[in-house]
Amino acid sequence: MMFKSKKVFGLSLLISMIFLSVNAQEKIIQSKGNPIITDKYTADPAAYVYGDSVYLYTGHDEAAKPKERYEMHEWLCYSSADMVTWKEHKSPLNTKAFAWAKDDAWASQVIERDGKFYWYVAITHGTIHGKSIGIAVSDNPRGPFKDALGKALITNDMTTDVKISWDDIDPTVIVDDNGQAYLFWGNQKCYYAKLKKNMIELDGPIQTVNVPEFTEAPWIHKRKGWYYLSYASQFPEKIVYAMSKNINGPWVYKGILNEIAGNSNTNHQAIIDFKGKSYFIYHNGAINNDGGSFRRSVCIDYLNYNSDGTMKRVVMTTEGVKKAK
Ligand code: FUB
Repeated sequence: MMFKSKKVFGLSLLISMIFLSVNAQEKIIQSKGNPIITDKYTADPAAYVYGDSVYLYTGHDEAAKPKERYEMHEWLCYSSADMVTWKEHKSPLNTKAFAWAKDDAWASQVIERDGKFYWYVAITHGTIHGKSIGIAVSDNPRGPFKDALGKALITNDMTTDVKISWDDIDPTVIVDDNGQAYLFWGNQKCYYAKLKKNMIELDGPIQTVNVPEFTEAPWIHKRKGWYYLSYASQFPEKIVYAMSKNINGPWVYKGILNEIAGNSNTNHQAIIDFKGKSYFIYHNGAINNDGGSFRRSVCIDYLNYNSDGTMKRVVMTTEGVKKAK
């Protein structure tokens, strides 16, 4: 009996230690408007609604002034039940998780299927010249994530239309209502391909999307029977979008969704619905004196739709959004 209760005591001590150490890695951030995170430079947001929370995944800009280039080695993860109070979780993914890759934690997106979370990332390949797309997987949206494939899903030599080494970046994924998953990505050209149910293999040829002045940062989402493809256009980048009734197009260009964001050459968006409202999550370079194109910060503003399904231009604010209920 004594032995049993000692065992139980030991077990509950261990559980509380694990709980405490997990919590010790979580920092609470009370956002005071835009940018929402001010103790780190965060870029290329992707967001996923799971249960009662929004999970926000970002890149981490680490280039200190006067460096004016991307220095990005890890991705970050935050969660919130109201879009204002954020929990920062321990970084669940670093470029080192991909043994075949070199570095550069560029834009990414996480999506859940059958209880597993798949994190599609843009990263520089170690042996095949150029950028590539890798996939990490976890049972938990907070990670830890591990390489799902042991190699890149997409490499620069698989897409030869554009003669640059960075056209295979910025993955975005959708699982359609019929269960078919699609991966979109690209720079200068927007590519897409079907994914197998296992989410880690292509299920058909790589095709291209015909939309005007595509630079990068595609984000695919579906709402009320419409597919939306938003993307960064021209340079400095503004976010524009196209709509279609069919994921294979034709896509109808609808113009600017979000103007050039303050003090950053790039912009990169995530679009979600959460607790009855739609949100546009993006980055700018507007934080303190050092912010800029290589020290970016994530912001959140409301997104509004017209009755015909088109999206209203986003009003960028410093106040940000109110608590979602
Ligand atoms: O953060 C590196 C690159 O800048 C991303 O992959 C692009 O979308 C742009 O934001």
